[in-house]
Amino acid sequence: MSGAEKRGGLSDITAKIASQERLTESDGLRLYESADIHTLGELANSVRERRHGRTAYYNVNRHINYTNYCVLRCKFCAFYRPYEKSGGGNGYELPIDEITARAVEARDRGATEVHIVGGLHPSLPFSYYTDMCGSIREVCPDMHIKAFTAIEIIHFTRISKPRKSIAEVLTELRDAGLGSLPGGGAEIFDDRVHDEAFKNKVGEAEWFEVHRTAHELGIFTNATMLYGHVETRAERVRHLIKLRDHQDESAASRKAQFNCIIPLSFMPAGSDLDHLPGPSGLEDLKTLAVSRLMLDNFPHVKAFWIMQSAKLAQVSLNWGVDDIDGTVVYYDITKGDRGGDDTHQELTADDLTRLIREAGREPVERDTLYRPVVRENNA
Ligand code: V47
Repeated sequence: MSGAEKRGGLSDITAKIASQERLTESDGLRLYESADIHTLGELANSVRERRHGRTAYYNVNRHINYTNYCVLRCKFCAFYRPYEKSGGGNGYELPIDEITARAVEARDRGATEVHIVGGLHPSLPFSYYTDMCGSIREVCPDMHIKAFTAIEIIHFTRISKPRKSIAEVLTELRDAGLGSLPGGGAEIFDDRVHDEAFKNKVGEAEWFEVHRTAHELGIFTNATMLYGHVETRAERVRHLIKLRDHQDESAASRKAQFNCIIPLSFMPAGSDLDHLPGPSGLEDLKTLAVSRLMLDNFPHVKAFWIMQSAKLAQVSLNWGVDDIDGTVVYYDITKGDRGGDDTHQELTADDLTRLIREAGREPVERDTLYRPVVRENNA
């Protein structure tokens, strides 16, 4: 097939993108299935450049995973451990002073954000989570606390006594210092996939209810899509359309909205799905590009280098992505190349800016809400 013939196959979609017309489910699928990967990359890049020019964002942050005990048993997850009251095994829960000490250390190394998530712990009270935010807020008043996926928020409504609504949980956390919600726990919004890979987890209705309530309260949130396990490409495209519909509603009538989509590349190692190969590099690039093209109302598309790898995240900066996330430092949910129990996974700000510049982009350090961070050495 000649280059012109291949491009001809996507010419109607190309015209839609040029005139900023919304893409349909079948457009999304055709982009995925097309052999013309260069046109897909160019289209995603054109939208990315229309929105952000040459800018590529990164942030200086620190992930803190407060516990790996979890009442769920999601098949894709290698992080959770069944709860053991006596400790033992390799389950853990961090005391609040340890979490606070990590936030202080992060601040001292320049972090503007802590990203805090964990398993659904069966016995920690709701006050543990408000105290966690309050304690960080007290010692690091300028640190943005991005914490707790929608799944954790639902868990908090269930463990609070008397039981609280989502709005009450979010309001109490915000009063204690919470700044925004990360996008985790969305996986794939589809009943078949839900039943096959994360059956006991709350489903799409609850995930959206948490984000809807947050947006009504003026709390910005992120969104994710976990791809490359048991779902089909059509199910991914429909997941993106559900996020797009929600964003339309938030933009029209709520005080906050989604900041970004983070397509998460499934890492099979150590999970109950480790017989699966996980997505290839090309599938990663296609998914990032299709996300950029389908989500015409999302400001940002983020490649999380921990999962897509730093090398591919760099390439994706010319395939629709405008943000390669952060310095991270420690990450427990998926393990890095070194294997074992080593959770140190870090890129320095210098590493991130080098990757970005090499890709022909202009690095801009951002805070959680995508405002440029001005430091003495970059003022
Ligand atoms: O909710 C779990 C996913 C998520 C695996 O909002 C896995 O800025 C791949 O949501 N392979 C947590 N993914 C990570 C997350 C996130 C990351 C970076 C930035 C932001 C943000 C959010 O990771 C979980 C789940 O969907 N996950 N296991 C796995 N084996």
